[in-house]
Amino acid sequence: LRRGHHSVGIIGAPFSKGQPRDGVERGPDLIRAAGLVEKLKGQGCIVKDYGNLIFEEVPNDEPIGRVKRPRTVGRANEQLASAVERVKNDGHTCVMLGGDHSLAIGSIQGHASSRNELSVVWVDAHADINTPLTSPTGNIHGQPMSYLIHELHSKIPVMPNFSWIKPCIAAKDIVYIGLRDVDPEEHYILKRLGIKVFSMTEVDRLGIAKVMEQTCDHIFSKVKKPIHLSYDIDALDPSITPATGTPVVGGLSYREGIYITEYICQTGLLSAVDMVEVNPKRGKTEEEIKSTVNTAVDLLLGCFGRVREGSHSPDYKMPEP
Ligand code: 5AB
Ligand code: MN
Ligand code: MN
Ligand code: MN
Repeated sequence: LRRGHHSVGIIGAPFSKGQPRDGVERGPDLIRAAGLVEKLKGQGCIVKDYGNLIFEEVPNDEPIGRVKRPRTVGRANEQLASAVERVKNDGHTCVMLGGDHSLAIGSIQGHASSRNELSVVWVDAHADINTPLTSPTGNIHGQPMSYLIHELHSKIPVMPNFSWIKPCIAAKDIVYIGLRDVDPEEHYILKRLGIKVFSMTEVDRLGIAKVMEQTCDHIFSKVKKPIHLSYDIDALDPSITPATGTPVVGGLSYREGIYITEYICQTGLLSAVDMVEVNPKRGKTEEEIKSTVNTAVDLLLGCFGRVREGSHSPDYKMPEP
């Protein structure tokens, strides 16, 4: 798809209860304040901002086993899923601004409800594939994938406010990029399910260009399904995006991060994007916050046609002297 052909629907999800640190609920408003909508329009996109979701308080949300705030997270994601489904049925590419990464449950589920099958490209330092029973922390932002994958369905215990979730992703339709902090139980699951992973080691070995070629070879091996890009800002190196809850050294460079978005954009199959885990309260200075938020905006611009070589509209006429 070329300049001007993208129609983008934005949903803000100011939600932080999938993890223990506050601040991440301010992500949507900060990303907007950095000019996301204006910049997308400036590069020829049609943009509809659906505003922020308003999440309900769920009282007496006691942990279940190790899992923290299950009822709150389950209900918030149910709301998000119907919002995403609506944006998709309105015909837009959906942009979900988080919030923490537990929101991928609702975002992917809602996306899947409007489409037959999806492929998922998950860009993150972490695999976020712990089940409620393997999770070392009980934080649901480290678990979203486990609820969505068909092959893990039998490993997921029943939890209140989670019964609306229907596994909707096949293990073979998932690609991870940027991993460098994977729990042993998660590593077992990734290997056991044969999920395609480009950890930072593969990024170093192959370079990001080959990683993206092979990512698309993998997800397009049979039919071309719509792509759900779930982008955790902690995939990038903390020297660029420090304002996030679980930073890990040795991440993607700014250029590698942007290259991923440019490449996915030019497939023409990008159907929904999550931009999550921007947490201003984790920035030590105003500069750190700005760098994190502006990078999130640049990644989203890359998803919708911005290319670094520059561009011009097809009807541009040079001024005559
Ligand atoms: B994020 C950890 N694996 O399960 C867990 O930031 C970290 O959405 C999860 O990628 C990080 O709690 C979640 C230790
Ligand atoms: Mn992460
Ligand atoms: Mn994540
Ligand atoms: Mn994180």
